Amino acid sequence: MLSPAAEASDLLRHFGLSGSGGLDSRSPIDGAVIGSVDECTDVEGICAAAQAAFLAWRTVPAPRRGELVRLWGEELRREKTALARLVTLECGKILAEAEGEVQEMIDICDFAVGLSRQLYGLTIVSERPDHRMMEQWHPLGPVLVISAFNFPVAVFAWNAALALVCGNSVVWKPSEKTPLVAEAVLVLLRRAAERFGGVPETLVQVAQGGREVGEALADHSRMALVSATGSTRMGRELGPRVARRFGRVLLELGGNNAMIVAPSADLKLAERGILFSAVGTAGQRCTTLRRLIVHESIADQLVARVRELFAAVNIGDPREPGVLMGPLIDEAAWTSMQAVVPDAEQVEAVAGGVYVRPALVEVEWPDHRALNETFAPILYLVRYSELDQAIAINNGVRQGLSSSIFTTDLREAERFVSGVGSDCGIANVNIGPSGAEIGGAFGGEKETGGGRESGSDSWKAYMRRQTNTVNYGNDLPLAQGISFDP
Ligand code: UN1
Repeated sequence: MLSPAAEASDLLRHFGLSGSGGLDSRSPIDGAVIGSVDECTDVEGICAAAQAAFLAWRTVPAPRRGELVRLWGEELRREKTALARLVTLECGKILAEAEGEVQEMIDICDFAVGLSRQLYGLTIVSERPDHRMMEQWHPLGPVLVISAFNFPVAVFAWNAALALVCGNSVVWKPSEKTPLVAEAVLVLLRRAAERFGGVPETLVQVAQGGREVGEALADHSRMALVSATGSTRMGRELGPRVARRFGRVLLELGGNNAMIVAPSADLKLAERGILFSAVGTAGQRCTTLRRLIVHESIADQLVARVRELFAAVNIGDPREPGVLMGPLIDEAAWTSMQAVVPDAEQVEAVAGGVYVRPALVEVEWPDHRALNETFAPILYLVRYSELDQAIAINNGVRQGLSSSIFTTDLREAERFVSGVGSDCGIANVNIGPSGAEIGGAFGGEKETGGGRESGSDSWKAYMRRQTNTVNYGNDLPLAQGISFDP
């Protein structure tokens, strides 16, 4: 197997990228530098160019805009393997998951193409004679997308595919831990734009850098929408900054996702769900399963089984076939894991990378460690006796992204997804909390930030709503029956 640096250099060449600049990217596989990019130094210039591109792009009919996204999807299909390998090298998730991530980009492109002919508004009956009301959805303006290292390309695509069909330009501030994949995605967008012809050159721009670059962009009055994925701490800073200038925000922040395993659960299914949701992406998804709430009658059995599964997880170079879990993103992730699980086991894998064994920790509820999101593969286990108590534990955290229940009891399942059940944006039955499809709206409540991205009607966040009242009569009656005659 090539070293990450050697393989990255092949891939960068493949994408026509120089891989040089002032900001280094390291592979979590062995900690080595695998390339670098130029830092954004001209926020003002980027914002002005984004605005100019927006003014041109909004005049292109939406189904034509969809055509650009369709071509982008074709480029992604063609380069799925290469892009996935770069994702693996730069963020450390296994190849199967990296390919899944690129597939998620392709899926949202397909979704957005269909959407480009379905940006429907309502017609509304008027209370006045010879009047008609309607609602239209118009392009909004430049959209700033701030993305995280753990889904370094898919979350951008959720935002960009929708923003583009909605008639907006896009500025992307990727995580400083995954700058190279962003450059590769931009290459594929450029190829699509060339085939389309006549696309404003600055329709999609990448602004590389750290927090200061993100903040300067978010503060800029031209950024009509700031869609940010990351920690609750980041969102707490960013939200008020953007609100102060009355910009729009879409926040997708921390999760603290739970699974309830009821006495009637199909335990074989539950085990599979637990393994994927807790161990996938080395416990670094926003949807990662962090709390397992198990009925006391089956807890001993399930604990034993999960311990076995965790002990058997094949940990190592995420490019190796059979490996289920790659490295943590960096040393800092390991430090925060150790802070809550001091006896967490580090595994010898590739020198320079941080490879850990997933940890199962039994706690009494409430436990302060389990109230926080530690971005590492730690699964807390809590026992319960009554379903209401389990639902209260599910809801008893500050975050509200994803949740699930394993049960074959229809009443329990329906209760969990009802208005008095899970308080999360995502609530699943007999499926783990992670690995959502793009067709649904993605996001959650409370400290998760309240935003919804991806499918369903999430597109509405990327457009401005206009209410129109049209009078086709010869009179001017006022609403509410007001008479206003001199
Ligand atoms: C994220 O972790 O930010 O539902 C996104 C999932 C993936 C997306 C996760 N489809 O786990």
